[in-house]
Amino acid sequence: MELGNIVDINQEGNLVEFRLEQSLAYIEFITESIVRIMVKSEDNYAISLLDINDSKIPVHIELVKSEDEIVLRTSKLIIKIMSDFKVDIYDKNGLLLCKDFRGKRTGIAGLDNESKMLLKKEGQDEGSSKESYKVEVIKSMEGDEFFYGLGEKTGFLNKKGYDYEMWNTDNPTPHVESFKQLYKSIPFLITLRSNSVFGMYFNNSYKTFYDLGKEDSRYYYFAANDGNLDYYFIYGSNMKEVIKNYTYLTGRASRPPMWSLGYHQSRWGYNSKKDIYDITMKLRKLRIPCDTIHLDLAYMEGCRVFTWNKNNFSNPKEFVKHLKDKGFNIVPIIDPGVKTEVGYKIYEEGKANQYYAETVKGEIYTNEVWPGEVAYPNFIDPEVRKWWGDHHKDLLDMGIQGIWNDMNEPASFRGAIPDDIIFKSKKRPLQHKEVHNIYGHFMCKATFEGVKKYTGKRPFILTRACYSGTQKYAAVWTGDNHSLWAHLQMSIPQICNLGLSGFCFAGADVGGYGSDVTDELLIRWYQVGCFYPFFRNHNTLASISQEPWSFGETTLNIIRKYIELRYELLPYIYNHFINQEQTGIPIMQPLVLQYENDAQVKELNDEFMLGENILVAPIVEQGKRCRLVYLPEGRWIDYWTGEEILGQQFMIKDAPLEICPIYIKKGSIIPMYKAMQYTGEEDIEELILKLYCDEGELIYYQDNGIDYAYEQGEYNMYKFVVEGNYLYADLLHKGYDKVYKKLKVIYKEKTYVVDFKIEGNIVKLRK
Ligand code: MIG
Repeated sequence: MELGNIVDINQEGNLVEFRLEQSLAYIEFITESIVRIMVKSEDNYAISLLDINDSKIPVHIELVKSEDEIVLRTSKLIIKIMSDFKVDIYDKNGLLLCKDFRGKRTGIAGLDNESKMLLKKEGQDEGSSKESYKVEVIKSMEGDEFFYGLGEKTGFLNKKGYDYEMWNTDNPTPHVESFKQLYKSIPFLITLRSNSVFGMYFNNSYKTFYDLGKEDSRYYYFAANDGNLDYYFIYGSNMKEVIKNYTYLTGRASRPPMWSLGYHQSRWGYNSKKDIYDITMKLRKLRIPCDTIHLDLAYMEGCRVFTWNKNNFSNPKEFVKHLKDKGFNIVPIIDPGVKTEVGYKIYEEGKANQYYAETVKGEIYTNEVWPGEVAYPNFIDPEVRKWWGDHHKDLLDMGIQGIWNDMNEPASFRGAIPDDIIFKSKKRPLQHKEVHNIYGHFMCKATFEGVKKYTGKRPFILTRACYSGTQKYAAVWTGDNHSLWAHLQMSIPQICNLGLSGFCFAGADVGGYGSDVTDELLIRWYQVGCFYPFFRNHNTLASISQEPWSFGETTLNIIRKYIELRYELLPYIYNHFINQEQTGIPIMQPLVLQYENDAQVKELNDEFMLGENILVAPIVEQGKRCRLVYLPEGRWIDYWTGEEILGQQFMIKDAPLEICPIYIKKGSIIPMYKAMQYTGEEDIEELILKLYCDEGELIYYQDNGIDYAYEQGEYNMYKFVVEGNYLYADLLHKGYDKVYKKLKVIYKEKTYVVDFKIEGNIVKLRK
């Protein structure tokens, strides 16, 4: 894109406008650390479709103009703009963070038609040209970069050397590292350099392209053929601060209902109430903790949304209640496609109100998905969202509080949805090519708002497709993985990068969705999956069974132990979710988030942290019974043996089938519960504190885990301090009536049980 030289500049508050020979450009400060850089190329330049937090904090900008550059200085950043609008960004001390690349891209030319034809014969990839895009942001590669984020992309933690595309895609073949697209588009990239870190959020919902040094090691870029050059540069003094700033912009998840942090059991293939009753009875009988059962397509009448199958799921109200009484929540699947059937209530309502996406001729656009021919609700329109949200009422009245949104890329079986399909909007007419990536986002928003409105409780929404910001409404899973060791391995960097991209509440199908699992893979998967923020075993129709009992008693006993561990850790996990509301810091983290200066962890794919206190180094290879573990700085305690180990070293750890290596950072106080069969099984009167410290502190929250009463002060906040030979426990805020009655303190294999008093609890520890 030719911009020409700067002719004039003009500053108004946080906004600096640059008149260029061939365009208009803007640099706008959202905060001292977040700056939006835009070049207007379409009239819609400033109208963001997404609910980005653009509320500006007044920023003092010092503007200095010289012969060949303009310098903007805030208390955090120095931005130098060259006469041709190349932008270089430094920190306040003049350390270079990020520089626009000066040359032209080398590009990759596509093949000629003859070669393409040849490749096509066998169904091989024809490649595509990467010559130039209308919008390109090309940054100079200084050589010390590591790249993270970009949502759930395949491959490894560090994205350097790879290229990706943002175009929400439903592809059930095994996801491998050459995949460019998956279900989600999160155009947020973190660049970690030796002495600095920053993020860039590309505010362009069309199909976008990322190349992180694959085409040419001298630069990395993001690009699009439509929309505007519009991105936010997000600074932070460390990676956590970058994430905090990014989630300031795009939003954070509020605390989920406690039950949704328990174990979920699912399968496409639980085809009737009887199937579900059998599963739930077995779970309870075998004492496998579980809170939630997902209902896949079969519960509906021919996949018509908001209906129930009258034969196999008769009297759903009683069914849902019966399960609720046994401690199970039901999460039914809802796809966006509405069957275009005359007389079908949902379809007719939507049609009468023109709620569906339309062709250029103004007819309802249809394609094929599970119900057959379907129309696609236009979730961009707030009225459509309200209509859709309201239709959940019947489900919610039955006691349902969670909804599973699938196929919302949106998927289409009969060829791609054409670019020019129209989604009417008050802001401006929108075409599919601009809406595609944000379709799932707005579907989740509709669902979230409906569930919240009718239940008053915290909705649990699970989605497959989404965009930056959907974390405000939904948890995510990584779609149709397979029962492959490679997919168990990949789930770690995938969920870690989702976390770094603002999606704290994420998981992969435990056991793998497609293909057949083995008992060893299932065990190892539970040993990782019990730490996924979203913990669900889910399976496809065609595969062999993979419920915890599918491989006999020995396997079941190991799996049960890890599901129980999940339930024991719920207070720790929940507390993190509450803290995350203020920071956006994910709970399942790559080690690099905590130890960003440690060279050993920048590309560590097979270890992760659960919050800042627990390090997990699972076995993710077939046949392995021991592994190399890296522990970063500090002292660590082996969870299983209690042994104390000095960090910043590699060690070999034995890991027979029943052991997943887990380490607790010395200095930690881990809040725990006894394992229950489901989260509300009984009122918990005793909080367990495991002390892995001689000195330490924990701020810990407790609320009802269900609704928004905490916003009105109905929560308790505890402070636990270990110092000298004592543990001090205090209630800093008392607003929730179920204050714990007892504390069970576990320190070096000794257990102390004391009554908890509102004030002045002191436990003497025999050190
Ligand atoms: O591919 O609803 O990813 O979890 O079980 C079929 C049936 C459509 C895809 C989802 C999967 C779900 C399945 N759906």
